[in-house]
Amino acid sequence: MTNNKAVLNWIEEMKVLTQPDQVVWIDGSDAQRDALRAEACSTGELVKLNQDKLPGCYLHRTAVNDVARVEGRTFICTKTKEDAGNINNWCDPDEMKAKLNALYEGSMKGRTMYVIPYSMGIVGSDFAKIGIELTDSIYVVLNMLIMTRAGKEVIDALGDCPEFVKGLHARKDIDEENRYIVHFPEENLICSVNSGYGGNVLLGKKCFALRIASYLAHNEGWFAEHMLILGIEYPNGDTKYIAAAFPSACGKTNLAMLIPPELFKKQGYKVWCVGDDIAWLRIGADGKLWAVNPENGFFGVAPGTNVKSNPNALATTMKETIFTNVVHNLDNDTVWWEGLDKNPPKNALNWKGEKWDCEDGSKGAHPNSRFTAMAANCPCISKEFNNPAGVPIDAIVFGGRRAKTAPLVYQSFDWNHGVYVGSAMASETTAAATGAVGVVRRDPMAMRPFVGYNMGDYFAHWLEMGKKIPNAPKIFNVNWFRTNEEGKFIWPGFGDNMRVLLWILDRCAGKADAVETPIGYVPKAEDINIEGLADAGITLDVVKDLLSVDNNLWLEDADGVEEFYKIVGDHMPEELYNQLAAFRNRLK
Ligand code: OXD
Ligand code: MN
Repeated sequence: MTNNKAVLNWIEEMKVLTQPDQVVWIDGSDAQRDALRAEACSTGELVKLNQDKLPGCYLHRTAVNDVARVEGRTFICTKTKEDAGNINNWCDPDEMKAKLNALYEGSMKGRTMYVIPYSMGIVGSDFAKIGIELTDSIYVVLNMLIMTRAGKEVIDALGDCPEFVKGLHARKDIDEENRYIVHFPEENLICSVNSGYGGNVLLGKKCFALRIASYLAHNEGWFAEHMLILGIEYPNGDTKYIAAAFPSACGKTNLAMLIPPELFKKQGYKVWCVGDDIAWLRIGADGKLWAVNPENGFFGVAPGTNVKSNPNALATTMKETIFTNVVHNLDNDTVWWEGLDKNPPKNALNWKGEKWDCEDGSKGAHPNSRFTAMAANCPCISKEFNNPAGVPIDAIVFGGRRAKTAPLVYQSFDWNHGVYVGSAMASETTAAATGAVGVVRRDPMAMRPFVGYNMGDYFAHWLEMGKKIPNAPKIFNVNWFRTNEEGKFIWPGFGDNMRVLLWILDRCAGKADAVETPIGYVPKAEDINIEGLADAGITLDVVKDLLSVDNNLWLEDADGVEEFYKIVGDHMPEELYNQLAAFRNRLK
């Protein structure tokens, strides 16, 4: 498929190492994809679902010990430990390669090595970067064909260029003790072994588009972020774009595909999804920050997805989708998961493939079960999704799950303060049953597991970029998860989050007022439109409560931020320590 020497030499080397029986290039054709689907069904790797109800849809089960990303076994192997920083696992690159080579050696004997040329971003566009993944898993190939733009046009676009991101994945024995997800950012290289779970093996996603890309972005002057991108279309036809970072399991896919409340729909408001997980952002000729979603599909969490929480995601999964670790309804060959509806199938297999009795109290689907679905099948996909220039970002929104501390929304005073707000991000695990306050995990910019270099340098990069963006987005923080005394969420969330996003965009347009507090600018309660929310218990007083700032809680939180900064260590920019000190002063 190519004469590219760098590509061919590397594949040859990996062939000698892993010793596959054959090598098959993925060309991106429907015929090849269909043949691979059929082969995977014949071996049980995939189960064909009801093609009338779910055309092009398949089910896959991972090994029971292989159901999530493994942060403890994820490494950034830069030449020096300092360059990887204290937040990442590090190992000397030569030492790690020796370990990996021993695992890879002969690992594809009796198997096929698939060569997947793929592009993160529109093939050939300024934003896009090319990767090649070698894998011995058809599941990986079929997922990559959904999640990325892959095939012959990508290898053609690469031409003779030696610059591409190498990714080697071998399923091996799915042995947890020898599972490794390793990045060599200085060599554009990713190695994954002993896993078959998406986040560990779809190397274009977290490994390339966040870890390797954040390293490249630092060197090249752009951002690779764990952010959704959405557009809000106003009744006059204008569309404004927001990029938002939330830790995993805070509802990013739901927000990205939000359905406006009836009141706004009637007025002509619409919400368009550009991306649900990753944004690459560059400074445009107009001095604004422009964003693309480098992916081509969604790898969404299934449980909790339903007609109310996210009808758009649900509709997206109705065709050409791979479901992983959900319930298999044997009566009609469809799928089910907790939170889909109140009718769990009676004749079904659970995510492990065992006969499942929905009344025995066990979970049918794994809590991290997934759908891999094409962005093109999403009813609210933005018409700019395939625009190589991306979309201009007016607001960056950070958020997390905070039972008490953070108000519904606030705006940072300026860019550097916004970087502080992002660096101080945290999310809580709730312990509703006992009413105990959750455990706080610091997750700056929602990038804790995904920064491919020293976290201190990452913060410095954010500060530096601020000086270079003439028309920088405004930076906000939201919290949909404040709870009352009974531990119940106060804000209705989901589509009603649009009310908060509209205040954010009004602020960006200079149309809304705000109250200055020690943490930043907080809305005047009457500026959050709550028309139609009386039934949900939302009154002006409740909004006032949702917007209240408790200085003591924030002072405690500041201690947590300082602790985290100390762990980040020497590379922590002084400016953020200054921001922290100024914050404490404002609170006292
Ligand atoms: C995540 C994901 O874990 O998107 O953040 O899968
Ligand atoms: Mn994510």
